[in-house]
Amino acid sequence: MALDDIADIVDLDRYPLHRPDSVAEHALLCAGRAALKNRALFTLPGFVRSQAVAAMAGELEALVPAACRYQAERYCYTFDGNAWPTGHPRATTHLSRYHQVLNHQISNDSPLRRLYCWEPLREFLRRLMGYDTFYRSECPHLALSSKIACEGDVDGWHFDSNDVVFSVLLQRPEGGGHFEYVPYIRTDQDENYDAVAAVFEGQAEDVQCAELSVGDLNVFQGDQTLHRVSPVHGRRRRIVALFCYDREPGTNFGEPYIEELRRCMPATKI
Ligand SMILES: O=C(O)CCC(=O)C(=O)O
Ligand SMILES: [Fe+2]
Repeated sequence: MALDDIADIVDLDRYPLHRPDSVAEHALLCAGRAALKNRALFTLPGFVRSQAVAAMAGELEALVPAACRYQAERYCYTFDGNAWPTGHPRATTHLSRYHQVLNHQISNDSPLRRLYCWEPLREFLRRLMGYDTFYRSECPHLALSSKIACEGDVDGWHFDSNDVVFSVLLQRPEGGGHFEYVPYIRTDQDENYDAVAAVFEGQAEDVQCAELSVGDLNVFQGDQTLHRVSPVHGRRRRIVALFCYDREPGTNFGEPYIEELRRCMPATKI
């Protein structure tokens, strides 16, 4: 199957996003807004058809030798200029280690890019989020990317710096690689450091584990929701595709992180 047609990629019978005023689309928007409000995560199960999932996963796995191999001890907050005492959540780092296939490495005729560039998806997400404007990111590195995690890889506890992330799980590992999160653990007014510290110490009772299945589209609000991907086990890699959009046109990601990614690229690039 060439996967030239979006109907071969997206289950349009279940998710008629190309019919923006249909009853089905309206119901999806209502369900999605409620899910985001309650638990910061909205999942559209089986959004990507299984043949397309397999093609996308295969394409990304073939790119692993050329991918960035990221490894860093990261803080879960952006730096605020203060010196925090040892043991404070702001002074605590977490290992993040994975391969990341970057936007410019994903071919223009890939089914993954066809999905990312599908206008009805962008428009559905804009309406879901209630934004006036919504653009595909123009970042040459991170507009469309994929994190690929093998044995022992992990994405440590963090908050996202953007409001919302759209992802599709393309391959599950044999074990681990769970998406764990604590919805709205902080607010604009209250960082709730004690609760964050309890999560780091494994003492929190409100950590949720999302049951992500391959082909699901996930809409996730990670700016106030602490989250991580637990260590992956087994020979099969965990593969997730990440789609970036922005309310402003023409924005790029901050150079410090891109610079780090560049440093982690293998010597031989494709
Ligand atoms: O791998 C995932 O499912 C989520 C990744 C994530 O949290 C991120 O890229 O910020
Ligand atoms: Fe994240």
